[in-house]
Amino acid sequence: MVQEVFLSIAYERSMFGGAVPVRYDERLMARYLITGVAGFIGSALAREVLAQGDQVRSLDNFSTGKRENISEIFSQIDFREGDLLGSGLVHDACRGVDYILHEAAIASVPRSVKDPLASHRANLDATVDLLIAARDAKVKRVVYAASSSAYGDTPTLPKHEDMTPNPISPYAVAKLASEYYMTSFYRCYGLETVCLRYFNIFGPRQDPDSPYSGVLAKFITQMLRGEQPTIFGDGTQSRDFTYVDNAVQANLLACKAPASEVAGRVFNIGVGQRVDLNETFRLLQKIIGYNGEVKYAPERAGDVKHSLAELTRAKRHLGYTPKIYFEEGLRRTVEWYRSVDSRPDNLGTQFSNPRAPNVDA
Ligand code: UD2
Repeated sequence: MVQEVFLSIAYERSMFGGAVPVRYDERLMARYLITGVAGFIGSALAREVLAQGDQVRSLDNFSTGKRENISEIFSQIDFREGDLLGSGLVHDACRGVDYILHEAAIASVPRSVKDPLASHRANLDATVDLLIAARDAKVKRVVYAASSSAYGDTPTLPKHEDMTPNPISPYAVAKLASEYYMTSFYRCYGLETVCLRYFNIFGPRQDPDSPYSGVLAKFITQMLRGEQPTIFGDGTQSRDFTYVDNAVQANLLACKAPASEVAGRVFNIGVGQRVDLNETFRLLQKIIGYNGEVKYAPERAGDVKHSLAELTRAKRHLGYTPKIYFEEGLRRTVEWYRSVDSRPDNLGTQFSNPRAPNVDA
């Protein structure tokens, strides 16, 4: 495994008057490969990995990610533009890597209902390609962005990892099948894999402007612009909305936890609280100061009714505890969208024209 030793040298006066080098810091720098680095979760991970003093290599094809999400850190990362699937990039990208954080995906239930083949390729085929490359490059561990959608409409709440999955949408099926591949690569080849079943992650930089965007990014930006948000269904559906910093924490723990505790396993990553959409809308009205109302439209095909994470396994084996709860996360996210919108050079268009010109979606 390629690891680089960085020595920081200080100089001290010796008792004989000359300067002698003193080693005051020595650490091993790990190299992380982050797929989907231009997404809001991938870019948050990259910033945190850099902050802890490690190296980031990354891949993105900008099919849903945005260049501005990585502009601040661009000079500090080894960035490679292209598809995971069939581009040949992935084998080279895995060389010399310690940990892979696999975030690249087409993360949308309705988009997968509209185009199941695109979802299958991006969310499943690309995962298998990456796993083969990781195995061949002898990567230490792969941490996978799995999805709570795997549980589908199982009636039990909270959802725990031992439940039989019941995926509804093509997206959920692809995410679940990728989990099975992760576990299979651990069992068959000894490649350490950890699946983190994300429960509706949200936060700064999440794309609000696609018809497939996550509900909170959409609602916040619509309400900040004075537009009327739409609830699909009657608004009683509930989610364990999870602020992005919690997901970042879980990924870093998943890299460091002993293999005996985590390898080949699946963990829920949520907050352990659920809130329905009507309540969410009312809370946002207060935080944003929005006077308008919400409109209602028919329920979306493939939608799950209720979702809530049981966190016992993640707490016990990963050492994970949610740090930022829903309301605080919502406030931080609103603040971020507000600050972006109010930057003088933005003229309010930052989140209405988010894409760079050479997008390959
Ligand atoms: C699923 C997964 C989530 C993640 C995500 C993909 C579940 C429970 N969660 O999220 O973990 O994998 O897919 O990133 O399966 N909605 C509106 N108005 C809008 C937009 C959405 O009412 O303008 C509703 C939507 O019908 C749904 C809820 O909001 O009932 C959440 O939708 P979402 O697209 O934000 O996320 P979801 O739950 O499909």
